[in-house]
Amino acid sequence: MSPSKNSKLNAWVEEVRAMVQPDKVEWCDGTTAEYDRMMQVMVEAGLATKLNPAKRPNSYHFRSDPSDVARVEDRTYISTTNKRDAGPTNNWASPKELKETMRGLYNGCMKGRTMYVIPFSMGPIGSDIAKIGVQVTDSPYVVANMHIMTRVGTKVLDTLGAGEFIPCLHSVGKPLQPGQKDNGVWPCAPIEKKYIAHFPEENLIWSYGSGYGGNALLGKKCLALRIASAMGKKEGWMAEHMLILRLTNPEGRKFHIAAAFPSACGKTNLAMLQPPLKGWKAECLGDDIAWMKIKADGRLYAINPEAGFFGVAPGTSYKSNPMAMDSIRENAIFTNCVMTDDGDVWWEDMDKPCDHGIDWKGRDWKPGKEVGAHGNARFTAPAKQCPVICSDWENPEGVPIDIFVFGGRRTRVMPLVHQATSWDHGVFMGATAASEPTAAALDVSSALRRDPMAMLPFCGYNVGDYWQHWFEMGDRLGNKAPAIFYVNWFRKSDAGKFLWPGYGDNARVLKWMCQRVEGKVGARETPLGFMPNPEDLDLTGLTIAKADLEEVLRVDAAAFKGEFADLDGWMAKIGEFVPERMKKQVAEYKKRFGG
Ligand code: GTP
Ligand code: SPV
Ligand code: MN
Repeated sequence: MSPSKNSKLNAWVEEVRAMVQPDKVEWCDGTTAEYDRMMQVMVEAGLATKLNPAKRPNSYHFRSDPSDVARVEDRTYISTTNKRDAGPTNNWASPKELKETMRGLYNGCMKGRTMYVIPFSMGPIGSDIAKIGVQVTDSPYVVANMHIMTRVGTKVLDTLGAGEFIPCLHSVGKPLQPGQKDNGVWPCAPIEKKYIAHFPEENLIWSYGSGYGGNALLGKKCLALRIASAMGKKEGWMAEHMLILRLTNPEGRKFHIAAAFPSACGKTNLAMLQPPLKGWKAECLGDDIAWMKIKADGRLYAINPEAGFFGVAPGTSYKSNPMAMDSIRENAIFTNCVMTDDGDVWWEDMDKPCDHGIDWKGRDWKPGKEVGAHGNARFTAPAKQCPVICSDWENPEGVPIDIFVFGGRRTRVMPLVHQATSWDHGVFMGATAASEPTAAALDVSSALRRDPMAMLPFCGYNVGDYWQHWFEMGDRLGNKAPAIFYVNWFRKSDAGKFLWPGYGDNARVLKWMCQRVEGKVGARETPLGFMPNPEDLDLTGLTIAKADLEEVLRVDAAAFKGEFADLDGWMAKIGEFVPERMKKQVAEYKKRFGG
């Protein structure tokens, strides 16, 4: 029986049920009892292992299928009536054709399974920036993860009333024959049957064949970025792949920073950083997504639509990100890690080594040639467990953004930090951002790719229109627009060593940004924009070789000129959709480099 009186919702659930033919339907209420029941179902199916409660209370480990370990960008679609509205960076299919194909797959796909109906809110329930979605899924793993990552439950249905919701249809695409069980095998469909489809014209999401991460937790990338970015364009707000953090200086002035880095390029780490600088305090508001609206005072306010962290496990340690380590001490879900002999989880570069365990593929494992945890192994943990979560993280009003930061992972060329000289220049910096591939997507292999505003896989409409939207937001914000910076924490020496210590020490760069906003610190003008002189950075207590510091602050004009052809190629790819103001920025950029 449906607990909702929303006739549109009930009709949609019934329509889906008739198509996917589950054994039964369950409406989720978001309670702890429900969460525990999901875990019990999965432990019994051999899909989850309860971790040793003495080591990690109320936590579970999962191993996904080796083919289902990350987002699949080649199988992700923006389906609009006209191809031009999906733009040159998205896979496109016509809604009619794609729906026909997918209906064929959905037919009877939940046989032998339970169909869960998850009402969820992205953003604090009732906030005027929040949106309600309803996900239908046959995966108890998804139900449990959605409990942590979003606000799930009966209160959402009460708030929804007869109003609008975003329907999110999901199936792992593995029906069970009578008597058949999962028997420890992660259910999913082969890659060519996976579809992550978005229909922004009707705010609808259809996902089939994957049970992992952004492919399956549809509130996250599908709703909060792809659908929301298209809504934001129409309605005059922004949905961005950005962390949100508050930095308070010794005088008590608060700065709110929103930073967009591509997947696995340092958002979670920066979001939780603890400054090694006396008197400076940092608090986390979100680690992946920001929704932003201009409010009555003319400033841009951000909320984090999520309620949890779905973070990259490998590399997370008490040394690199102690606040993340504390966030995952209990009540957490782990996927594709090493299981240790004492019933805990482990991954590469965790604080202490592990000399024996079961690897992410379920095999007996010792350190050697192969890693134990998958490169995109992840933890899911409630944001409220972060010791430095900001008291305003659930404030429905959001926080006013002072600073935008773009960036990417670049071993060479790109210096540590530079500042835009104007809003339009900043939009150009974001639009031309480039990064090296990571394990967060299965099918990205080129050595370097342009990833505009870290939104390449997440922009739900034509990227040229998206850039135009950024320009127009700047016009509306005028002198209240955030200052824009670009960073690269990932420069390496010829010997392959990181030149900049990164992590907590990135606070030194953030301090320079705040002081730039206040007009309190120096900079030099370069063809890239404003950059700090070595003495403009607070390096108290840091040991860094002078030559390394000079190298990360150097603008190698010849190297940048050497990338003009790639820049032209990127603009040519966007072609007729490149806004005039972007063309002007490209021309001015080249001119500053003398050609
Ligand atoms: P998504 O969740 O995929 O969006 O990733 P993210 O942007 O939140 O990236 P995350 O903070 O999880 O970092 C990804 C990887 O980059 C981890 O292996 C980190 O250890 C590494 N990393 C993060 N910050 C730094 C840094 O300042 N310096 C260096 N060298 N590595 C970093
Ligand atoms: C990303 O890839 O940017 C993530 C992980 O945050 S996922 O939820 O799988 O998209
Ligand atoms: Mn992300």
